Amino acid sequence: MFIRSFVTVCKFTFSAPTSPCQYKLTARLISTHKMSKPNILFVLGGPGAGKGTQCAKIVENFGYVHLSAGDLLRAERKAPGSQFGELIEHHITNGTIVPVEITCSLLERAMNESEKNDFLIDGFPRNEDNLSGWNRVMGEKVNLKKVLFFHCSQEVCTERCLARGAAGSGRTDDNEESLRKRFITYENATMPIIRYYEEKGFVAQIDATKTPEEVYSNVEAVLKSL
Ligand code: UP5
Ligand code: MG
Repeated sequence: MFIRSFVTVCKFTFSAPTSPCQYKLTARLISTHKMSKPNILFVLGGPGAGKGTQCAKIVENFGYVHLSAGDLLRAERKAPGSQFGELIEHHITNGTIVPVEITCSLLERAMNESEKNDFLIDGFPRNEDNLSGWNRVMGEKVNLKKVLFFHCSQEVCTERCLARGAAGSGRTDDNEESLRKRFITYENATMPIIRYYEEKGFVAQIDATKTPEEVYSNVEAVLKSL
């Protein structure tokens, strides 16, 4: 109860910050009043591997909070007065990766705004800059439980994203050129992060080429084992 009212006071006092930096003070004040370290599952895999689809099922069945780094960046991109809009758009269209200071502060803000303690962090960390920035700022504040790695071929992933684009996703990166670039980034920058966590014993690899229901039955087994 105290936590809830303290959060409310903070939100009210520091009303409507327009950038991640302005939110830092609010986030820090709130985070010091959380009871225990938040549990984190990182969710990684290629563009279109089905990360978001499976996260929705996990939320439904296990009550996690889903934080898609891509969705948070897309929301920040269109937030009125955001100083990062153009920079984010440039990275998304080119399939390159937004500097960690922006992404990490959006994730931390979203975690602090939630009253829950179990988070799915989808599509992050994607490169060395993300990993070191996260470890520096958040490493000690959270309890990393697992990395779910959705493994799927480039052909299948590309087909899915193009179909989503054709169906009117409105995403500026659901086109062949952006997808080629997204996969180059994925292979060169994200796969080494997955291998890093694999060596540390955190990775649960899941075959993401099957139907969403079949994929989820494997996801469910992993979640139940935690
Ligand atoms: N679909 C899903 N599962 C299916 C299945 N099993 N069988 C058949 N179809 C399936 O699914 C994609 C499509 O496939 C959907 O139409 C779905 O119905 C269907 P989805 O669940 O959305 O897949 P997901 O893996 O989430 O694909 P997404 O396109 O979101 O992955 P990306 O990792 O490419 O996108 P994200 O939004 O995370 O990032 C976008 C960009 O943001 C990045 O390229 C980067 O520029 C930037 N970014 C950063 O800079 N930093 C970050 O930390 C995060 C993002
Ligand atoms: Mg997604």
